[in-house]
Amino acid sequence: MILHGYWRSSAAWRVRIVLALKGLTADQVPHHLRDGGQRAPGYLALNPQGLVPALVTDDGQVLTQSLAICEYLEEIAPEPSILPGDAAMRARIRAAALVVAADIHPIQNLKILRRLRDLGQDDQAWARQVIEDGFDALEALLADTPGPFAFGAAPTLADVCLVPQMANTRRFGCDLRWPRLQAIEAECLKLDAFRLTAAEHQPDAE
Ligand SMILES: N[C@@H](CCC(=O)N[C@@H](CS)C(=O)NCC(=O)O)C(=O)O
Repeated sequence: MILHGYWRSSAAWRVRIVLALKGLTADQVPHHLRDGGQRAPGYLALNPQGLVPALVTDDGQVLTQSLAICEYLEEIAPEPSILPGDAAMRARIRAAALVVAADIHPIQNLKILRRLRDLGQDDQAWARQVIEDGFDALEALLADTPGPFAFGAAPTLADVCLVPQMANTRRFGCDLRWPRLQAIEAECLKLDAFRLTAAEHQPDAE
């Protein structure tokens, strides 16, 4: 498999975590987002959205959207499961993951912040507000779930989305006011699958 990504992409980090949790490997091809690598014709041919990650499977299929890729990896390598439990539990895990992947991250990613800057707005304040509002809700959503991970004794898709987004909270200087989320992050970072896949350990890290 080939993973097209970027060291500081939190969406690509989700995929790196799931690959590592499942003991799968992929060759990494970096695309420098600040230099516009995601809009190079060669990459747009793979992902017309001009976003990383994209995963090329062993039989040459191109998969996009990090959550779709994570679920693909779950299907080809079911153990350890990142979507365990019954239908209601899996729905709750997906909901927590989507708080990050659908409702926080897309409105604070690079192209949105650049557009805000172009419009003369304070993109950093925007990002902080979006993340803090979303994490306030996620902290409440996870208040009654069993630990030490977001949904019990092992990491799930919710943790996979949470940890990279926590890195973004620091990057944007958010007010770290989420004891439950921070405890989950600390637990995840005890695992190599989370720690060694972090931005600073990637081959293209600056
Ligand atoms: N929903 C997409 C989001 C992908 C995404 O926004 N990736 C960011 C990096 S984390 C990106 O490629 N940004 C480039 C840009 O905004 O131009 C996914 O989960 O894969």
